[in-house]
Amino acid sequence: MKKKVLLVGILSLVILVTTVTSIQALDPVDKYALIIGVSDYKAISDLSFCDEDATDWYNYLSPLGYQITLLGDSQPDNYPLYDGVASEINVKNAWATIVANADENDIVAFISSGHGSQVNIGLRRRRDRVYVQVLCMWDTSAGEDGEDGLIYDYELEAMMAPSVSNTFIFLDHCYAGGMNELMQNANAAKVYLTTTCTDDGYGWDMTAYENGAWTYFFLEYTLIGHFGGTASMEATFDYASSVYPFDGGDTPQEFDGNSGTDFYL
Ligand SMILES: [Ca+2]
Ligand SMILES: [Ca+2]
Ligand SMILES: [Ca+2]
Ligand SMILES: [Ca+2]
Repeated sequence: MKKKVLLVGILSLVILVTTVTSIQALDPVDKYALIIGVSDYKAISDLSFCDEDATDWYNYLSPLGYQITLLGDSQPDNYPLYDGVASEINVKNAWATIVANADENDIVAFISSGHGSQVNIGLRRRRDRVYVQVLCMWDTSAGEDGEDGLIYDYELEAMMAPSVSNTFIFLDHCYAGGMNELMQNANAAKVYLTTTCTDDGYGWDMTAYENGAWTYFFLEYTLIGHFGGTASMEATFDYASSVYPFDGGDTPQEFDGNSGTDFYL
């Protein structure tokens, strides 16, 4: 009799260990990124280095195991991976797919370089003006599939709302500091957002580095160059913003939904 009891004990221990292992195997930390970089716009003026920004993010995230969707402009050869033009509808659909696939312990990244603007939704008189901010997608001013090519701040807020994952957002667009309405979402504690400027400033293309300025200083100069590729976003922000060459409205911004936890890619 004693032997049998002992056998059952060993058996249940084996089952317990197997169960713990299967749970871990069933829920890995998956990583997904949507990378957007538009230099050659369909209808509005072009930029120079947004495809390089997208390329640099791809080259950094790919070895970290990210499953990447890369949306660009009409020159596929300028990208290491090309999943189509970054029209507003393509961006929304690609992000919705990522959010639908990612779970609570996964990391999702929304990284975008391109034009940004502000739009007056108030009256014309100066004192009656009310500005909202927008990210200009490839089809700005020539929208496709019923979209206008502009991702308004409230549209980005709605796009981010369904995410249950740890969510990193990097915006190298003018006025991008005004895209922060998404920090009012219920999931904001899982979100880390950084932008190249305030809600009333510019992001800069820098010919010397062939990048958008914030992409260069955040990713290339600081995260890779200074920290060797491994650092929290908070530490990266602190160092990168301390050496950043623009100030005033053009000062990089950080919106950290959880100041008690560091965000790692
Ligand atoms: Ca998971
Ligand atoms: Ca829109
Ligand atoms: Ca805003
Ligand atoms: Ca944090």
